[in-house]
Amino acid sequence: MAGARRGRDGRRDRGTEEGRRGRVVATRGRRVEVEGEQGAVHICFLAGHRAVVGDRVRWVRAQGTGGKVVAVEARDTALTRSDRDGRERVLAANLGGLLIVVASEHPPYRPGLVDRYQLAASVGGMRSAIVLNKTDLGVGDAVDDDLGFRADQGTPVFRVSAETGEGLEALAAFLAEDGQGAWALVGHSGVGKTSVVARLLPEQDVGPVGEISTFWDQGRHTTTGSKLFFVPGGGEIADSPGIRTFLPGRLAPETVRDHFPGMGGLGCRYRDCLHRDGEDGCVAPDEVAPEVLVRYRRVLDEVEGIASRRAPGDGA
Ligand SMILES: Nc1nc2c(ncn2[C@@H]2O[C@H](COP(=O)(O)OP(=O)(O)O)[C@@H](O)[C@H]2O)c(=O)[nH]1
Ligand SMILES: [Mg+2]
Ligand SMILES: [Zn+2]
Repeated sequence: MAGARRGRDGRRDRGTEEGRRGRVVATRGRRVEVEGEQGAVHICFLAGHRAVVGDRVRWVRAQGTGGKVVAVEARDTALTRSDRDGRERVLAANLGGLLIVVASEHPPYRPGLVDRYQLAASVGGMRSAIVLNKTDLGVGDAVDDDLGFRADQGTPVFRVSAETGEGLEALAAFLAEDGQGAWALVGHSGVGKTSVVARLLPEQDVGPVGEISTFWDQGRHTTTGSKLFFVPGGGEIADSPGIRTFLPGRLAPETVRDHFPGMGGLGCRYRDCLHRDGEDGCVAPDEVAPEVLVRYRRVLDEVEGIASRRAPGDGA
């Protein structure tokens, strides 16, 4: 029997050579939709495994249900977040990139949140692009400047309006040409993620606009749910719920330094310089925009704060 699994996590590898290959395209609690190699979708139960949207799995047929996941394969990329105790939560696997959706005023643009998503993308092995939505309502100068700065650093920036449809063709073309895995739309609640998804997928039910989505787990006891959509012209996208704060999972101070947007390529005296205030021979204050440095140090402080809270009695 494939169910010779004894511990919840201990026997994870047993099923690796068993079962059929598939990919998780939607999750809702312990029930997942697995797309098989022929493209058909099978409802499967997780039975002790942890799988998120994008995971490549092995599954077997099970009596009374569509199937049962017997193994979760290693992930190429992972989108993770850290809760306040520093515990990591995987949100999605094997994504190609994050589409970071922002608005200029409604809700207000927050460069710090964009930083954190770009950091999560870079640390997790993904690319990132920014979608400025609601351009029909105007774009503030400070937002323009910040997006211009990120574009100069190599991040694709799309200016769109889900209301008027402006700019969405360019975004759809980008997704169609990319072909390197699914992109998840992330960003603050109310920026228009679901509206953008709806525009890209005119024929599909993508969930409610203007409401807090139940997709993706936000609290400890809420149902986990997420779904991948195929864009008609090519490419795949996933919506996500809006969040207020975000910190990528499992960050070390050095990881923050090496992946924080706009902090690369500094020739400080010491190679292990973390660009903290007053560090000997640090060139960051001369070479990095002051607001970028402030935001970088804030994340660094947060990561070190979590590390110090975790330290006592944490064997993990
Ligand atoms: N003016 C304007 N409103 C928009 C646009 N896109 C979305 N909205 C509105 O913004 C609100 C939040 O949209 P929603 O897609 O639910 O945002 P989400 O929380 O990021 O998924 C809704 O009332 C939308 O109608 C846009 O491009 N322009
Ligand atoms: Mg939404
Ligand atoms: Zn430095």
